[in-house]
Amino acid sequence: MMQPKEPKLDISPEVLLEIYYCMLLCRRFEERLAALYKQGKILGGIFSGIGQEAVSLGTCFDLLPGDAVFPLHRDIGVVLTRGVDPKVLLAQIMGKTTGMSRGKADYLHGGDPELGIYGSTSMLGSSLPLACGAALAFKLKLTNHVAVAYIGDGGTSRGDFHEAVNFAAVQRLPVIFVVENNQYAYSTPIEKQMAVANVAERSSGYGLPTHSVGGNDILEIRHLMARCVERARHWLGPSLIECQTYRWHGHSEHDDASYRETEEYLEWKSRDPIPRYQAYLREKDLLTDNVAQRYLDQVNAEIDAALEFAEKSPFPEPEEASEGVFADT
Ligand SMILES: Cc1ncc(C[n+]2csc(CCOP(=O)(O)OP(=O)(O)O)c2C)c(N)n1
Repeated sequence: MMQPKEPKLDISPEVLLEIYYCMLLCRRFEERLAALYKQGKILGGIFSGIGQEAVSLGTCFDLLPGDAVFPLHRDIGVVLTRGVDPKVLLAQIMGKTTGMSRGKADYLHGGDPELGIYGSTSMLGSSLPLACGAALAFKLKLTNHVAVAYIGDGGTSRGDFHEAVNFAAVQRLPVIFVVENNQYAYSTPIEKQMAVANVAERSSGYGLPTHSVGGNDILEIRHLMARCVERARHWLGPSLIECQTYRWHGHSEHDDASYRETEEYLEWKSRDPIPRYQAYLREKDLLTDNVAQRYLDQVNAEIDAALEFAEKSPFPEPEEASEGVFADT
């Protein structure tokens, strides 16, 4: 298993700050979602990715227009980083016609093919063979694009995962599998999922480079991802990155996660990826109190505007129910 090297500083200060802004946006956006859920304003479930921002953002920064991502239920960070407007995303989550699915699906099933974002189905693991399909198409068309497929630790127990990883390795597809190992699949802890130490070990027998890394250091993840993306763009084949992280909230907002020990939760919470990244930026003299406050104000204003837009947007009319469901022939 290859270990990540010390992240090299090949990112400009502007981009480093942009990453910080995106992290804050994701965190505040999801905090607002949790509040809206309690107010009964959300249709469907909310699967919080709070605490996992370093994974969803760190794996997106080296992607280019034309690359394809297959995010999961906890990957709002991927969707926002790949270019969905927070207004449109919130409208999607609130079931409004201005959302990506025009009010016909919740967050999980919404995608935006123009932006290379492919929505998930409810079946865990089902996106992985599709990501392989996209990667195969990129390869057959002789492009340098890559596909990125996200999966949870629990999802790696599904057959789809093993078939996809095997197929990608055999065909040397330009796909990167990102495993968000947040230690639990709903209430099932990782040791009840598998008898090996981690998902990287579980997958390495398929013949692709697999990495298991800390999932709360955005620069470490970004650096490793950049190497895997580079490899895929040069047609050297797929990679798998397992990020060891933790979800702060329950599986969904209705779940109080009482199956976890408080000490464990607090220990992981102390590894919050945002203050960690903040400390890095401060050390590099890129972030002052004033800049941090300005960013926070901007993020809050952006979310307020998104909420106003989503609340004002209409629900679909009943007669629109069958529109856009089937391809026009
Ligand atoms: C095939 C399948 N089995 C069960 C479920 C129900 N389910 C939805 S999310 C989930 C837990 C998934 O855990 P994991 O893959 O670790 O991702 P996480 O939610 O922790 O991010 C389960 C069991 C499902 N959607 N699909």
